[in-house]
Amino acid sequence: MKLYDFSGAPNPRRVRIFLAEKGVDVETVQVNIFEKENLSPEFEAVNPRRIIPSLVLDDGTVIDESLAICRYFEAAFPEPALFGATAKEQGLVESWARRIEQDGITQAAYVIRNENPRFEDRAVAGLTDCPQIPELTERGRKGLSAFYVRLNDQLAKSQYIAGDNYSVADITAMCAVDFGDFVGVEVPSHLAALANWRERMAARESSKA
Ligand SMILES: N[C@@H](CCC(=O)N[C@@H](CS)C(=O)NCC(=O)O)C(=O)O
Repeated sequence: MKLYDFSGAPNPRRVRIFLAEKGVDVETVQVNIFEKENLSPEFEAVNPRRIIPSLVLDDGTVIDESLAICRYFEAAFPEPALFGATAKEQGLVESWARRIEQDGITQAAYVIRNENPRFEDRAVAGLTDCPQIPELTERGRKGLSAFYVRLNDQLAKSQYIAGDNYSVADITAMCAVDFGDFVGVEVPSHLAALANWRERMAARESSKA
């Protein structure tokens, strides 16, 4: 089994943190998206979508999408449960993880992919001949700001994103907020519940993965 990874990108980081929480080691191969290694014929032969993370199983099956890769490892290594234990928890974890992908990670990606010269003509992950649309950076910034407020509201009521237990929703949210920071949209200091949760997340050993 091989995990195609890039230490400088937010989505593969989600999988690395998930694996660290599970205590599972997987062979990784670095694919530098800044250097366009994901667009090479060699990587295209691995995954024609040309995105990372991509997990290749021993029988050659390729699984992409961070959440799907995490779900594979959840089924293979059930403890600790990171997709929720009860039906209610599982529904909430899935709901939050999807919301955070759309309302957080995607918004931060709009910012960087439409303004950074590295992504010229590569405004959508894995695509070429895909021009940047500068107006989308502003929309991404607005989306991120609204996302932070909603996350803060939730964390004012709940110890972890999806309830009383740490889950893949926290992993997704931590990577989303750190990515937001990285693209220059910082969490406003008055969002105290969010700041407190970030400190707790950063204190976990897995956050360094
Ligand atoms: N929805 C996918 C998104 C994957 C994605 O966007 N990966 C980025 C790195 S964070 C990528 O592969 N970029 C390739 C590129 O820039 O061409 C997931 O959750 O894994």
